[in-house]
Amino acid sequence: MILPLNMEYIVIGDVHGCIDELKTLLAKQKFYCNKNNLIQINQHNKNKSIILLGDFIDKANESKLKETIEFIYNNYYHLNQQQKHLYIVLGNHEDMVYRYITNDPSLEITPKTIRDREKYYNTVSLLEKDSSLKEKFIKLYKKCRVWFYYNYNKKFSVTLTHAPCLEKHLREVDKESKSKMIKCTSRSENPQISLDELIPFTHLEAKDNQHYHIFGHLSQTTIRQYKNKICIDTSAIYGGMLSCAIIRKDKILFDSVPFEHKQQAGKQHDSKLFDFKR
Ligand SMILES: [Mn+2]
Repeated sequence: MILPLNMEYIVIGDVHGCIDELKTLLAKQKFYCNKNNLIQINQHNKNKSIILLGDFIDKANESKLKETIEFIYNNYYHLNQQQKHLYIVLGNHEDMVYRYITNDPSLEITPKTIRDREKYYNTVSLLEKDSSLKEKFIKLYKKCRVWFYYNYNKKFSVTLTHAPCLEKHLREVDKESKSKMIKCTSRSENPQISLDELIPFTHLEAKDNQHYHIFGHLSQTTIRQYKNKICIDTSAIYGGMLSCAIIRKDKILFDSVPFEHKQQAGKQHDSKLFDFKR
């Protein structure tokens, strides 16, 4: 989907139920909430839009997940009444949870998928006991898009997807390309291999130009950039930071807020992207 060029974009990486950090980061970017948790449009933010870069669910505790879904749902309809101020990129977690809760026939029920549902997709059991939340999630899922494109001029553009992928898939609409933009080769299933070996295209295709690809999905300790490839998933739910990229005309800026310890942080092993010293 093509983004209008008259707006500034606040692109926020994998929220994973970090609702407190999301509100703090939004407030830092001049998006303040009223007492009903609705974001107020004012003089300072009327020319800004928020883009959630996918994976706003799972990993967090249930009450935070519920709060997150309700916050995004209410604000999606509230903010987009007059002008579009909130977009959502489809992440692999929204995609998988949707498939579980709709009994997608392409999702085979095997011991592995049952195990994965418990281990990685804890939003499924939450939605299965809360039908109104499930309905809200389904509506949000249908608003998600696989990619967004900010084509400022011949020298500067930004493509946004949840996962890194080969350039040949970027902004395509075929089934394979869509799935590649949502999820790349699994790190958890290949723990011995460094990220740069697992997805070598990320650095092999990187170019010294200003046609950027910003993605999340691969939690990192800091924002990772190599040439025109930028990963903004800074491990909020693992006790790291929640980060955003700010696209302002032909510039990209960054901002982050720390994990606030209002819920238990997850655990994971780091595997750094763009870590070329071997
Ligand atoms: Mn992901």
